Amino acid sequence: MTKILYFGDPHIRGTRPRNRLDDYKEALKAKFREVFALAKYKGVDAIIQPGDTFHTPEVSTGVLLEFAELLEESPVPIYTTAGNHDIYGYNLDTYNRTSLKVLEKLVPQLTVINAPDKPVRLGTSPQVQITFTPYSGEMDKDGYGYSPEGLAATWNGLKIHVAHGMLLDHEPPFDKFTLVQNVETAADLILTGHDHIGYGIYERRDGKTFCNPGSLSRMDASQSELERKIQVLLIDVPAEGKPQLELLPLQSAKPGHEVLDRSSIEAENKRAYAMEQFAALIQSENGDKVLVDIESIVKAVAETENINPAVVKKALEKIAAAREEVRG
Ligand SMILES: [Mn+2]
Repeated sequence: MTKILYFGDPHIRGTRPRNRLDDYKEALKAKFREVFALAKYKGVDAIIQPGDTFHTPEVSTGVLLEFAELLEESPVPIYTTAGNHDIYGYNLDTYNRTSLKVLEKLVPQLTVINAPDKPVRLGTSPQVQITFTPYSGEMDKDGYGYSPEGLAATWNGLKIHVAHGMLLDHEPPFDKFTLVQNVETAADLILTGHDHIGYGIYERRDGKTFCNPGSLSRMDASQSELERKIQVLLIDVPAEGKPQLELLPLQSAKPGHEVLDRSSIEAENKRAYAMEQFAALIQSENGDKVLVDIESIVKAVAETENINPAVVKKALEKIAAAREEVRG
């Protein structure tokens, strides 16, 4: 029997996200410790994770050392790959000068695998293969990212593939994503991150299984972040038959409304609404372009709002004067 523990993007950072009410870093450390305790209690062979280990490609030395010491508490090996937040400009070539690279050097348990043809095989009867696709510009282009490659694609045992890509079970309002329904893969179990909300466990009719349990962290106060549970996935691969999957909520993660501040989100919504009203005002007559220079904006607003030309003239003079002052 082989067992594995999986969780989504942890986003290690020293600073507190704008909408968090608590100490983000300490909350995250508590979650890691609970994951390690679970790993020990459940007797897992490894912990795997889809990337965005760090929130930024480089964190302060203090934060790096703090989390290096924390990860050294792991009772089992940890395998991960580079997420878009771990590298510079979505460029995998920059991996060698990131905090994740340093973390890999500092923590004996940690291995970062950045190629889908480099498998890790672990466990005994049965052995399980794990492959990883890191984030890159290719991710989600024509469904790319969700399959092991090379010899790893034809291996005989259970194939788990981990990807830092936007795999979803529904159409989002943006264009770079792949639908679970359409994925072509040589893997049996596909684990994804990147999308922090997650779609849970998705069993496809052809027998392939997909899971994104959601990020380990909550960084914004959206409704879905407020409501979701912070959870990890326990994968239990028996000697015969299909792997058993179980989502386990973390006890150390407080309910969303205790750690997230909604008020700044509501203020942000109001601001966005006001911006929209303003944008409508500064659009040209037929709405095809937005005016960008301040003079045209003032004139257009004045025209729409029927403002006295003398006031407009005065306003433009004041703007010109203010500009000179800025230059000085
Ligand atoms: Mn992420």
